[in-house]
Amino acid sequence: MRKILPFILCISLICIGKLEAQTLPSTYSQTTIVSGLSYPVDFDWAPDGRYFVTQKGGYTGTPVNAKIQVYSPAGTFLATFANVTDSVTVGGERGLLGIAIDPNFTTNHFVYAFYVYKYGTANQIRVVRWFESSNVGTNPTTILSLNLNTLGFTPQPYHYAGMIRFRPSQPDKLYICVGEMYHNQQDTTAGANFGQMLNKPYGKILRINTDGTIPTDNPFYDDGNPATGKDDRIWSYGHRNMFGMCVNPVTDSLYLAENGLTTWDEFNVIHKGGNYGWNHCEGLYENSSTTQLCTEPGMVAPIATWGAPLPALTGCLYYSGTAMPEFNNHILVADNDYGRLYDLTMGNAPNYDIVTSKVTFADVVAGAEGLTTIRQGADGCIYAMKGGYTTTGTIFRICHASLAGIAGNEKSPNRLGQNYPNPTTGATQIDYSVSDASDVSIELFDVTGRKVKSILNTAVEPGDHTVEMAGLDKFAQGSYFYKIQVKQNNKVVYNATKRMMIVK
Ligand SMILES: [Ca+2]
Ligand SMILES: [Ca+2]
Repeated sequence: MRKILPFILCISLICIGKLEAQTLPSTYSQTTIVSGLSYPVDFDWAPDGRYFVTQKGGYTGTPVNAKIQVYSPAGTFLATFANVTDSVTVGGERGLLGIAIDPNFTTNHFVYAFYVYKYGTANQIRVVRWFESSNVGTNPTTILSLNLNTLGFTPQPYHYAGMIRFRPSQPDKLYICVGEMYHNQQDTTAGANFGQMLNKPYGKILRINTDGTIPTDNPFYDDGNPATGKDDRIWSYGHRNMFGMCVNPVTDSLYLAENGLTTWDEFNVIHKGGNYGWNHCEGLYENSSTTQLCTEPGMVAPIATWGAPLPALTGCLYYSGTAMPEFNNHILVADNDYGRLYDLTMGNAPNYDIVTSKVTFADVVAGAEGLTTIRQGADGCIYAMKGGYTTTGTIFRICHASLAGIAGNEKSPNRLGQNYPNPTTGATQIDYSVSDASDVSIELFDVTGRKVKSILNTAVEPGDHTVEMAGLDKFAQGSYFYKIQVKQNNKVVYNATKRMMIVK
């Protein structure tokens, strides 16, 4: 087990006593953008700001209204993208769940979603890819299919997981959360635990190529056949059930919000091949314990935990915008049971995956209607979905009250772009923009936070600019960060950091 700094543990325990309701501070506004959603679970944006929303289809009984719907950036309904009503089973935590827009959507128009397929005798977890044409999904292609008839027990309506996400460094790889299927509550035979079984896809994060093939650099890749040897699709294991997965667009770290049994919910940073402990461990402790620290070797401890009564963690986001600088280098985590947002302060490089403080930010929706997905908009505001178990779901925006009148998804005038090409072998370009005449510096840092190069330090006119960098072949292969600082009238008005990869 990884070493845990004692003060993080203390912060977790202190927070147990601080679960009282706390409304949104008056300096923030909360504005509904999309309304009228029935059992919504997840959403993503196309690059032009259109919302793609999954509605899981219901909670009990016959499958109904399991649809992906498209809304304009202003929240107007545009079209039903996909209607999978006849093939989705929706009871409990099943249904049409996670959605992801392809990072190269502008050129390939691909949209992906996760749902539980049940038709005739077939019973499957599926991830399907559609081609978007004028707001409508065409040419559905199944890129993942898990046969639930081979579990060895009757599938229960719990613990299917369902979040699917991309990382900026890997635009052709999809990360897929698959729950442990309620296995430990169904089958109490000693050793029965899908989470620890590397020949099963359950209780795992899977990683596949967007065409459905399996990346050969997956940590348990053996013969390319999930049915023999190890399941080659596994990226990390020892998970229970999870409703939130998010990435840090600056460092590329992958984060997972995971639901415990009765004692600890947890927030994890996901490492390739990592074992996250279920069902031996729950939070920092042995399964169901609040006193016996987990001492199983080789298990990765969470970076934050929440004690009973468990909040049922859902979505997460790493904040990297400029509209709310108080959240710079913070992660926000949502929950289902209290409609609450938690605020994690993250460490500075190289400790950027260490939580240095954890507080409750605010209750933003009434308890049982719960929060599902939270995301950062292009305008730097927070967009949250009220959904899951309600027929009056919404997507709403949280921003500074002073910005309430500004339409969503407007670009900040001061901006730092992603370098291209990225990864780079020797030469690359960075685009940036400034709102007014500025003094601009751009510097390059390695993963330990050591400055390795000054890229730019000059006065520029308002508008769009490009800086070219050569000679990067002198540096070791790996991750680097470039940081921009924009000064106007000798005052710093903008800071931003992005990650680049140097390869040989
Ligand atoms: Ca295999
Ligand atoms: Ca764990």
